[in-house]
Amino acid sequence: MHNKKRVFSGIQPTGKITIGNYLGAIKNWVAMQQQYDCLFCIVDLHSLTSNFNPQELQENIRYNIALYIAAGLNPDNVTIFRQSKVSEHSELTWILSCFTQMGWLNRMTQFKDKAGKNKETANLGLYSYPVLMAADILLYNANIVPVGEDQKQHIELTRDIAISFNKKVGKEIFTIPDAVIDSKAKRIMSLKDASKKMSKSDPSDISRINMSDNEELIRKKIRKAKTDDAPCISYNPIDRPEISNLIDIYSCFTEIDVNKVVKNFELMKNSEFKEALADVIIKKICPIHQKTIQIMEDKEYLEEITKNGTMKAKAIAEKNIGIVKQIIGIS
Ligand code: AQP
Repeated sequence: MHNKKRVFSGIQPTGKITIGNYLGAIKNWVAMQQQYDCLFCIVDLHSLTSNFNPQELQENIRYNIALYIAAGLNPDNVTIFRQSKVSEHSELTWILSCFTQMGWLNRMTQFKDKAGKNKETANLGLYSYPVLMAADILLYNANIVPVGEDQKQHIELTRDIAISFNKKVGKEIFTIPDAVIDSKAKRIMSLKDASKKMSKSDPSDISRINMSDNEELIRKKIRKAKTDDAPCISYNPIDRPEISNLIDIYSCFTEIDVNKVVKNFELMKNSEFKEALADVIIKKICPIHQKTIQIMEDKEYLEEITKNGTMKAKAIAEKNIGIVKQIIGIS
């Protein structure tokens, strides 16, 4: 057993990481790395459920690993690795899928959102995505899973699968994980449509700020971000979702409470607030992007980080899948 509580989380390399992913996930990971035994994964198997582009995928994987480090994760403290390099993730997925009720999967809102009207033509991987996610977490007996609110339902499903498995085999094989959701950055919304979350795979690039965007592009996107016609700045996510989303982003980057942000800007025009917002985003993310590029240039260093990470993850995964196989009679 490990002494420190274990944390597992990951991001799909479906595109360049957005400020939604950064504020909803990576920023919290950085804050957790001392206190917990952390595993942070590039979930490349998950990304096969959407848009197939091998060359882009390779590039995103490298960029995202480098960004984890540039954003402040210390590879000496945390395990950084690629999901596809630890084959036990796929193996456990199959086993867990035999312990997962179809009705549970039918309730998953992410599948409904992503498949939309194309449920019949959507791939099976997209449907069973949450089982792979459960395998990611349960394989390491993680206690804590830091995620944005969009993933909460998947963590609840992971708990259901673990509880049901443990009950069936009559032994506490899997640790029941808890989701940890940052209350402020739980859901950063699209800059074009505040009813949709900001997503790295949204077809519209101006709906999001990518961590790789340059200063000029960030200013342009923030200036173009949709807002209402009200002449003042106020926070009301129900009646004024667009400006409230921008206030949330400002608050997350500066750590200034939302009410204080409103007080500081209430007499200003939207355009003035937007300039100030662009400034704080640029100040935070442009240095991270520059560092990411530097790290990417050092191919040997990147390879060494992922090799070490894979080794550490694989050691835990092999041991735990062995226990699972034994209890279900296929060892
Ligand atoms: N808009 C968001 N606000 C807060 N947190 C977010 N996360 C994603 N979008 C937001 C959190 O980022 C982590 C990684 O997500 P993922 O890549 O595994 O999948 P996702 O949740 O589906 O993220 P995207 O950006 O929307 O990816 P695509 O476009 O490929 O589907 C998770 O912790 C997530 O909660």
